Amino acid sequence: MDQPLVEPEVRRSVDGVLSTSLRAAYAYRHIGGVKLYVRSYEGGSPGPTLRMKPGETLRIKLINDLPPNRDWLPADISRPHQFNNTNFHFQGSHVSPSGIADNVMRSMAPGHTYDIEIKLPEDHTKGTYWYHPHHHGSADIQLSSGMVGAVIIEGDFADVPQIASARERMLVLTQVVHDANGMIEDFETVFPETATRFLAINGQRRPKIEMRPGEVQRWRVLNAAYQDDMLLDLQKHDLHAIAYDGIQLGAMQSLKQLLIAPGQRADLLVQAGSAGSYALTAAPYDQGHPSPVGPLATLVVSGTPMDMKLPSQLPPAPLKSIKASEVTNRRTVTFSATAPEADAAGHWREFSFFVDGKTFDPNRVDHRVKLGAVEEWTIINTHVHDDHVFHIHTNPFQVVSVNGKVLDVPEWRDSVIVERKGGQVVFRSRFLDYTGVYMLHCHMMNHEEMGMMQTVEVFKP
Ligand SMILES: [Cu+2]
Repeated sequence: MDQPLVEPEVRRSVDGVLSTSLRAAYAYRHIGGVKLYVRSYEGGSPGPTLRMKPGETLRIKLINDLPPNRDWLPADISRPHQFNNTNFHFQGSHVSPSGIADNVMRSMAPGHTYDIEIKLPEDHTKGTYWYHPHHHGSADIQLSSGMVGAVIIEGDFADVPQIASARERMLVLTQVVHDANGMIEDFETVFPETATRFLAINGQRRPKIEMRPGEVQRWRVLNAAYQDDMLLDLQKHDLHAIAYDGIQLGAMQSLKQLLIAPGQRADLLVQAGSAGSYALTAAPYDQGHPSPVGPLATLVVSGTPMDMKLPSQLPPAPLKSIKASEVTNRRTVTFSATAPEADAAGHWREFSFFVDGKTFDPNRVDHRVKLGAVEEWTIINTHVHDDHVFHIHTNPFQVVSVNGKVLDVPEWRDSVIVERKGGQVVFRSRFLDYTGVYMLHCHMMNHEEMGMMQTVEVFKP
C-alpha cells in the first residue's frame, strides 16, 4: 500500500499496425499482501495498454497457454464451464464483428495460438477503450481474475491546449476476488454479490497518485471490475468529465462524484488543490445490493505549484445526434431474473438471468437489424433486486431518456445502467457499416455468464 501508481506497459502501433502477442496463462501475482495464482494476460494484471490511431490495424497473436479443460460442455450452456477457453473482445470499437476481427463467437482452446486482426475505420472515435475475453462459460472467471487491458485510440482533444498539456494517467479499476488459496477455480468464488475482497487500480491496492498544487491531469478511468458499479469520490476535489465510453463530450461535466458501471469508461480532468493527501474512494452506492466500497488510491499533492487551467470549452462532440425523425424502427429489450428470497446471500444455482424471458443461445438470432437502419430501443429492467448494465457491441448508442425523463444532453455510450423495478433506458443507434452477428448483454459478468445475453444480426436486405 502507498506505493506510487504504476501504469500498465504500453504497446504502440508502428507504420499503421499494432502488432503484438498476448499470452493467456496462469501467473503468480502479489497484490495488497495477497498472493494470487490466477489466469492472466502476459503474466500480470492489467494486460498491456494498446495505443493506436483511427485507420490503423490491430494484429494480435493470442497464445492460449492455459491448461486443458477437464470438464465437458454442460447441457445448459448458461452454467459456467470450461474456464480455459478464451477469445478476444475490443470493447467500444466500431469494427467488424466477423471473421478474425472483433468476433466473440470464436473459441480459442487451450494449447493453441490464434490470429486476430481488427481494422479501425479512418473516422473512428478517439478515446479510452478496452479489451477482455468474451467466451461464454469462462468470461466471468477470466475477467474477475484480472484478464483486462486498456486500448487508447489517440488524437482526441489535440486542439485543446489545457488537455493536450495535461499529464495522462491510465487507471484500470478492478474488484479483487479469490478463494482461500488465492485462486479462482469455482463460480462460487465470484458469484455472491459480497464476494469482493478489495478494490484495485492497475493491479495495485491503494497506490499513491502524485500531483503538484494547481496541476491538471487527465485520468482515463476504466471500470474493468467484473461485476459492480463504483461511485468514485475524490476528497475535496471535483471530477471534470470530458468523455464517456471513449466518445468525447461537447461540454465538460463537473461532478462531485462519478458513478461508473462495469464496462464503462470516463475520461476525467482533475485539478489538484493545495498540498495534502486526499482519498480516492468508492463511496457507498445501492445498486440493489451495496456496491463494494473502500479506498482506491491516495492523491498526494506536493511540490512547486503549477499554473494550469481547465478548458473553458470543448470542441463539438464527434458523433452527430440522432433525431427522432431519422428512426426507421423501434424495439424493446427486457432484462429479468428469478432470485431466491435471500437474494444477495443466495447460492448462484438459485438464480436465473434472462433477456426477453430466455437465456443465451448462440444458435438463435434474437434481433435482425437491416443494414442502414436507425433504430430506437427501449431497455427495461423488471428485476426487483438488481440494477443491470446494458452493453452492446459494434455500434455505440445515444441515450435519449432514462426512466421516462428526457436527457437535456443525449449521451453516447456503449454501456448503460438500467435501474431495477422497472427502470427504462431509451437510446438511438445507427447500423450503417457492419453486417454480421454480435452480442448485447448485461455487463455484470455474473449475469452474462448465467445467460443474460442475446445475439444481434445486422444483414444486408
Ligand atoms: Cu446484470
